[in-house]
Amino acid sequence: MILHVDMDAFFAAIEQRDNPRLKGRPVIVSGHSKRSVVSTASYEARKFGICSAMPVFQAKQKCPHLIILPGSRNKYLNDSQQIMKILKRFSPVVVPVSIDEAYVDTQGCDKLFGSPKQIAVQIKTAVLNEIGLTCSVGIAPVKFLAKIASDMNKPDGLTYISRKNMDNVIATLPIKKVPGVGTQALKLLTALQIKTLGDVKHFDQALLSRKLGKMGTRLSKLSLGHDTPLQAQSVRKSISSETTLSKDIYTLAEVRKVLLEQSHRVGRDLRKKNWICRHVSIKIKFSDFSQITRSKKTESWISSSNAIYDLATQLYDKVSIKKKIRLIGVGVSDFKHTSEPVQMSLLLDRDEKIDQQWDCVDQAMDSVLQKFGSDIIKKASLNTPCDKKSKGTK
Ligand code: TTP
Ligand code: MG
Repeated sequence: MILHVDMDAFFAAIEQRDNPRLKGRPVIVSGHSKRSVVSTASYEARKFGICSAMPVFQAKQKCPHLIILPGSRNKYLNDSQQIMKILKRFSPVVVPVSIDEAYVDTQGCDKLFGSPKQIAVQIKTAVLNEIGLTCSVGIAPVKFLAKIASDMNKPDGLTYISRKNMDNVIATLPIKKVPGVGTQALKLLTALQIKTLGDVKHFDQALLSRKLGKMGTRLSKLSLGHDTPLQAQSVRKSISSETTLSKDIYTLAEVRKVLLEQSHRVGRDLRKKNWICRHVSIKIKFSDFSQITRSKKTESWISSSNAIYDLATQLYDKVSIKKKIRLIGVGVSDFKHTSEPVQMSLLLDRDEKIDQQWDCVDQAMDSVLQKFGSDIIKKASLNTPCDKKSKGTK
């Protein structure tokens, strides 16, 4: 059996734990600009109809006495790491999938910790006692059903889908609840009259694959209760950071500043994991909500924020910008642990010596940030006003 552990209202719950005056009150964590959206809402705030991704102004309309907190990324990452450590005490196969959720394979763990249900109870107790937070756990024979189960009785839930009961759950599971089914797929599925995963089971598989490509094949397999096995090595595939800007921007200087900020964030997360990468991507959303992504693979393995920034700006420089920009994101992928050997290439496309020097700067900055908090030190160029003369350029 597989467990899916998902923390309840993660960022908000951490804030409530750390400030008892917030307990039992409607709290959201979000950016502080007018256009910010809710990243998480406490369950008290959800009673007012507030949910993730809702614009903050709308949340305030729904609940005028809402408490809005800026949040602290480092604090959340630290709690996340402690929670993952707890999970690893119960099984050697723990696969984190986001900052607040992970799969745990219970196979072979029964002799030490008992049945999957007993393991789930022990995990919930350990997380509550040691971290001071509640989580919801789903138990099922396959991954996607475990994830669905963890969401069924939130908060502080424990839901078990047995092998016997799998078919019943699949038969009535709304298709939009299947992990990975996004807006586009949902539109196509609705057009095909597919409302539940059970409907997929009775649908022509070849036709579904033709209409939805890989997603169609995957859904057919899921409808039969088949999911990919949990593998310890299928760890996080990418790290990214994106910001919806407080106002749409256009100048190169403004964009570079945001790219630099994002590159630092992503770089810090990368180094925290002791990873290096060689794939950098950017995402740009325009004022009309259209968006583009661009990515680049390098021969050299990198981890410095400066190298990430360098590649992000190279990608940006190749984009023809005709509209104002609303959101900017930077991501990295294709990882290796720093302890793994790196194949040297004759075609190195970056000056490794300079990258190493920047690595040292980053490590020093990371230690200062870790000790004194997220805003204590930053690149000087992030403090200087943007150069107005570069208006209109890319
Ligand atoms: P979720 O697990 O999706 O949400 P949650 O833990 O706040 O609430 P739930 O009880 O329903 O699981 O996300 C985990 C954290 O990730 C969340 O606390 C904040 C962050 N997050 C964002 O920053 N932006 C988002 O759009 C979402 C969905 C989450
Ligand atoms: Mg959660």
